[in-house]
Amino acid sequence: MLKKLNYSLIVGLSASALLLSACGDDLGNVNSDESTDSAETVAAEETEASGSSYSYDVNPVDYEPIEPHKDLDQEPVPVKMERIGENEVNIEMTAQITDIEIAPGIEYKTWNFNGEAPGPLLVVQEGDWINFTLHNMDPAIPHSMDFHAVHADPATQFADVKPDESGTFRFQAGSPGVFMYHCATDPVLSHIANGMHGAIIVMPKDGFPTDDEVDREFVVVQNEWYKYNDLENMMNMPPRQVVFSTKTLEYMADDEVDGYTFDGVNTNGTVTALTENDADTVLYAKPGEKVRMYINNVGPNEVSSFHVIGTIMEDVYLDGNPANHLEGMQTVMLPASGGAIVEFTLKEEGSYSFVTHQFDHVSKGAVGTIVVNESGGPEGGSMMSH
Ligand SMILES: [Cu+2]
Repeated sequence: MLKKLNYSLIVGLSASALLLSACGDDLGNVNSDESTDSAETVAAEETEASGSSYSYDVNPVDYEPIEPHKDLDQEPVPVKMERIGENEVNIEMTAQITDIEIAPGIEYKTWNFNGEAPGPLLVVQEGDWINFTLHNMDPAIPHSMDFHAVHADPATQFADVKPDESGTFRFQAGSPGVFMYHCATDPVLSHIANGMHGAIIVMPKDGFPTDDEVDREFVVVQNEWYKYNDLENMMNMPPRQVVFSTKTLEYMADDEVDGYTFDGVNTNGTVTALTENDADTVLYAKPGEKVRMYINNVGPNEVSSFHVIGTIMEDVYLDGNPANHLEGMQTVMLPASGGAIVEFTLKEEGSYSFVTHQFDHVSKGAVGTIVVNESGGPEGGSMMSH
């Protein structure tokens, strides 16, 4: 059985490297003055300081949507998930075009699922059959869905859905884990890098051996951003931003047949979402609590060397499968598309940053923070449980 935890705030990993780059050695304390710097200014300072020959060009004017997307900014459409049987769920998603501010002052006209990038978190149970429908709201380009959580014939089950059409597919989530999903339409790199990615968690039938020890759960996703819709840049250049985001974790437990809706805190993959600059989305815990994070690196190109500063991961389940149990890890390698569940205890009050320990990526945004205090929430108040 799954253990229902009180805290179901999920966080996607969208960190603020740009901001951090200005203060170098002080990951946990980004002050608000720095957050008001323009991204261009900070980026210029960083390039100068590092002496890098690579121009860290984040100028938002080099932004050229294809003609049919130019005036498009489609409102996010909530994902629909409904349990219709003990081992059967319906999931409806959209492929759409939505503006997202990925860094201060930098709007990116994302290709995405349901208006979020990374897309909404999906949670099902091991053994569930998924009746999946994709509504393609993009007037110009076909899109598709490749779930890493299923066995399927890619040609027919991950097939393209034409503009303004819908497609329905059915497959079983037979293995537990923290899986990536993404659009698989050619050229795949463009579709993923423009924002068509996300995570699906398949909860194990028999739970995890450490379920009873865990006090809080978060979800964190890592992704990269490149020059807007520029395949050459995506192929040949390092990412401009590497970010974390968080998503609300809601279970569809096997005794629930009403389904659920996503009404919790979700962030997009931006350089500021999980820093202490944002009291609404930074993560909180109490001293001594054991924290579980469901993490996935949706790439598209880079690996993640996931590390939490100031603790050791007592228990790790590679790809989120209880069979892949490791102990005492300092850093967990996530290949592009790879996932894990990591559990650790934060023993003392303080600000604990989590990063990919590839520090060029930290300087581009890949850092988030867990604030540990007696209230387990913003000072003077406590986080709600739901
Ligand atoms: Cu696509």
